Amino acid sequence: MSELVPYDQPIDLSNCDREPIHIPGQIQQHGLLLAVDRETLEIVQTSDNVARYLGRDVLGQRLDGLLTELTGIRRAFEGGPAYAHCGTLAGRGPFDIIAHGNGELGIVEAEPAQGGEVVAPDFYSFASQTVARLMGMAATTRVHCQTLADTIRELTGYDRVMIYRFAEDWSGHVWAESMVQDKGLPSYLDLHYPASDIPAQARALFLKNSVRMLVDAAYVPARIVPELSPHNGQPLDLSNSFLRGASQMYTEYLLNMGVTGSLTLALRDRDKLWGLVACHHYSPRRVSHGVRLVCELLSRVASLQIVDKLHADEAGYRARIASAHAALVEAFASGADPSVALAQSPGVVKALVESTGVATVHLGKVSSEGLVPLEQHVARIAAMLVATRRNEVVATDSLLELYPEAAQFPELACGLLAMPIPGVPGDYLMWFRPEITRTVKWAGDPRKPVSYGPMGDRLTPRKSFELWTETVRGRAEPWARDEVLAAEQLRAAATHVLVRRTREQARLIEELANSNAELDAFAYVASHDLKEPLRAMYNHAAFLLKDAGDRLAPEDVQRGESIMRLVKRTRELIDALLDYSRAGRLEAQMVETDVNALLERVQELLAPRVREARAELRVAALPNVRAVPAMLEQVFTNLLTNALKYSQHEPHIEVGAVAAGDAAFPARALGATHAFYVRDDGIGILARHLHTVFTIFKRLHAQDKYGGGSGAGLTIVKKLVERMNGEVWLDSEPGKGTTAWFCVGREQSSERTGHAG
Ligand code: BLA
Repeated sequence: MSELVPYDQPIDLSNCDREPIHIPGQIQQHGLLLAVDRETLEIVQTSDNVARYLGRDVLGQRLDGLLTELTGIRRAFEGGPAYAHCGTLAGRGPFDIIAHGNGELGIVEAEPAQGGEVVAPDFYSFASQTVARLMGMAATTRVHCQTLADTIRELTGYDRVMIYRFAEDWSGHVWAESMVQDKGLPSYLDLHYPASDIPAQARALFLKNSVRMLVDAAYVPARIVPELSPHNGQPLDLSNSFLRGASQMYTEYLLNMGVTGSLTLALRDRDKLWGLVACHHYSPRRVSHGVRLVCELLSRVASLQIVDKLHADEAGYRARIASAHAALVEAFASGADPSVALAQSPGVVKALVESTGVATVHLGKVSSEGLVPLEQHVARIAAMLVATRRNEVVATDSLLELYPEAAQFPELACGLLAMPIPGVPGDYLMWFRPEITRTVKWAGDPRKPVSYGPMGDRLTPRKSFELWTETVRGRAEPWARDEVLAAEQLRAAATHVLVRRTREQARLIEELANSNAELDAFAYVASHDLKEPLRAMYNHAAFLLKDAGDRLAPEDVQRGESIMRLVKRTRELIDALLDYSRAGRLEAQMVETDVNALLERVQELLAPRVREARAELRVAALPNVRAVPAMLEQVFTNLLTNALKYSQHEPHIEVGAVAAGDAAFPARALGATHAFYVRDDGIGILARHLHTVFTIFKRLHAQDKYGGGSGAGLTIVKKLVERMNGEVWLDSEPGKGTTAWFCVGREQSSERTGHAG
């Protein structure tokens, strides 16, 4: 609380939240007040209405001259609990006499004791029944509040009893209301009031003294005399006084509402004020100290119950958040693609945080549940979030401030809680809440809490208590800390899963590389070792046929020749296997390579076959690229061999390159400077075979058709190209021809385009 205004200075709009209401210098008229020196019991200050009650003034006299029973009073003066009893004072009475300590002083307040005017005379049984009822109730907090309001009204007879609940910002709203039915009073239920209606110092006083009765808002104050204490020159502190006079801000406030009498009780959660029981009466009203004490007791018991329930509700909400969190993490962890898992379960996402709608954005695609803006807006919000606050949870109760177009759909999305899904930039989970203007009813204009009164420039609380809807446009119910935390925790969990997954993938890739290397080594050794026995088999068969051929039956000769053919074929396969394993083991030193010169060598090598196939081979001028020359040479050789092999008569074969940036540059080569191609007009390959042709020894045709061959050529090309950071793929149209595309020397960091090789 900020510094209070000194007691003798005027209060205006700028300082009314600092009015020193604990030292008003006056009390109400329904009782008298004596301030007593604790040691000597001399009466040093009194209210100026003492003579009215006692028939004479008592200032300067001793308290023990007026009272006989002093033990409890002395204990209260010394700081013990307030002491109350019913008795006589200066021979008058009976009074309810209430004493409490106040530093060096003791304060005695006396109110004339009331007879049978109170509604429920047997307070004890009434209170115990009510407590039992409250304790046994398994109802919502609101119903508890309603019961408390009904009970207090029955007990006190006020026209209206409200349970007023504070929000985080100390604005408040009427949560329950009980009122007389036959006076045609308007209901205040669910109305909201600004924090300035009950300023901080007034709230603080309720923590000291939790019962506050104002008998008549139009009362004429009884002044404290002398005004300043003869002991310390200060005004008398009335914080714990029951008769304390009220601030004019409050009395005029009540009178503007037509209310004359009020009784207010604190509702607290330990040392925090969470609400008030506010009782109004439309004529002056006074209830006895005993009734007030019972009301206080009931409020305390009910508050315990209500707070307990509120905490349980909060815990329940947290538990719900936790289980939604667990479900989401599970979906995230088990799905093949984690972001897909999150994006595909808007229902579960919705359960995480109280919201009216959720949307998930995955690779630009929006899925949603409940009330959400149009897809294009959701996508644009995601794009805006990526651009402005990368990778953070964003919580706002005014989406307008981030995305002005949100002004078009305040009833759908005014509050936004957005969580980036880790792994894919631009993927988001979003929770929405609508604007609250429509649902909140403010009483009066909270921005204009004060208007100038009829008595000139003195400030008085506003006149109008008409229903007024606040037009703070563009605000949603703010996201609670637990809710923002829930989004942050989900993001952390998702990141964790993602990191684990990436590590696992890296491990698998390494394992694969190792086992590939082992396989290469095995293939090399195995093929080497196999070659020798094969040669021997071939020779034995050849010798057998040569030496014993004329003694063999014709079928046996055929069998022998068959053995020789098979052995030859096996040797070819082994050679191919050797080539393949060599491709894996070659030193991959990338250098600037003159591709034209390289292709000349290849052409020289293939010249006999080109002639044999009567092929026309056209080679365009080719660019230099970074590559491993031996590997690149092998790639072109194999691709050209293939083109020659799978051709019709007199094929046309074309070798060329397309530069990046050229319209014809294929997207698959993204990241490389050039894409090379070898195009033929041969038999072509069916689309469904395009992927399998790169598998080792996969042949699509009978062994001897199209000139035989091991079938390892393309597999080796694939391996070589990949070792040079490139990719190879085929475009083919059956009957028209095939184009083999490849690129090398691609930048490592560039994004792949999603095609599987
Ligand atoms: C006090 N204002 C209060 C109190 C309540 C309210 C409950 C405490 C009452 C008490 O001390 O007995 C407000 N009463 C309400 C509201 C409802 C209700 C919101 O019944 C809703 C149904 N008050 C103003 C303005 C100012 C102000 C504009 O509205 C000052 C600028 C001041 N209110 C003010 C002060 C007190 C007060 C100073 C303390 C009064 C006192 O203890 O002397």
